[in-house]
Amino acid sequence: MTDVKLSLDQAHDLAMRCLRQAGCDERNARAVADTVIAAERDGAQSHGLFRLPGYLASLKSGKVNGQADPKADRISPGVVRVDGDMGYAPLALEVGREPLAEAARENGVAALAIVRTHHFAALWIETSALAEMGLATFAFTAYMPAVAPAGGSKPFFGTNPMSFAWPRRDHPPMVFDQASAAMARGEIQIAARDGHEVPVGAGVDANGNPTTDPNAILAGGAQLAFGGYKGAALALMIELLVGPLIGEATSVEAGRRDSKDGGPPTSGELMLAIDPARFGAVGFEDHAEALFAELLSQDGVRLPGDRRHGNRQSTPQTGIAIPQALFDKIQTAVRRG
Ligand code: NDP
Ligand code: PYC
Repeated sequence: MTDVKLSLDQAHDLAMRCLRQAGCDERNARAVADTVIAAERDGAQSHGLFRLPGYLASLKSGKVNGQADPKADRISPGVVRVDGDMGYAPLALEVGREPLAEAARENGVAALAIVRTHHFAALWIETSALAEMGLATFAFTAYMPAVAPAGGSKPFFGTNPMSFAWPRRDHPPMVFDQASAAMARGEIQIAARDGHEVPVGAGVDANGNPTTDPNAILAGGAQLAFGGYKGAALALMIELLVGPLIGEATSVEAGRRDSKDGGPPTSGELMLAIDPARFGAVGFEDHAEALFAELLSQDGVRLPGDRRHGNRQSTPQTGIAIPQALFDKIQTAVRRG
């Protein structure tokens, strides 16, 4: 398969042009383009330009509001709520960031509940941004049914990602960001597109039999949680945190009401931010650094997030490569307007 090489600026311009033509105002387009290109920059292709056709489809179908004007409301000392105005999540997250940080610094701990939004991205972008502000931060969101519950074989949970970022003085934050499925759905879709098998444990076929064929998982089968019932318990926790807790849809509810236009469902996100300076521990930064140093003293060990940080150093010089077929699909979307 041939690839098209783009600089990060060219990729950003392309995303902006498509999003503006599909109905986004400048602010919404910029927030989504920044998120998509941050994924490309950090080597997370399953949440980069690969997602653009889905973003465009939901703007064109009218499910997503490209002119969204999200509003933040501090509904209690430790809780900020953002109404996403039915837009894409990146702008709602930007609007909620400062109020969440302020509440966390005042209280030691604070939560951000984002509702009436559409999340189609990776989560480390929002947790890292808060960690860059000195706050240890979690984020969770749900999706549509994709993952079988423990003991079952039919989609029920979303791929339900979780991310955690820890602030570091002289380094980028330590951040992990992972689906509660064994693989993100985007990774399975890319394997199907590129004709690769997926590892055993990624999913089952329509008869509930384990399979390494991504098409069998996507067409009538189900993904599996990582670590069996343990990952499924985390997926359930996330359903509760972004469904009943904040008054948004669970994955089953989101799937039921979704138009299936190829983009993400209407759903919510929960973030929790912690100010380590408010916990009464002396020298928490040095203590954490000592932990990392001891961990890294073992051969073969790296911190989660280091691969993305490494790519962040190199892609501004090398640019990125996307499959010709994806580039053509995006160009066609630009031409159609
Ligand atoms: P991966 O399995 O690729 O990676 C999960 C985490 O493990 C990353 O933080 C990664 O760090 C870390 N990691 C990988 N290998 C090692 C290692 N050898 N040592 C230490 N840490 C390691 O992610 P997933 O496939 O589960 O998810 C991919 C993306 O999909 C996520 O960004 C997630 O947010 C997104 N997603 C979004 C959804 C949504 O609804 N919006 C739903 C599901 C997933 P590193 O990146 O540095 O390799
Ligand atoms: O890769 O599982 C996934 C996913 C779902 C929504 C956005 N990404």
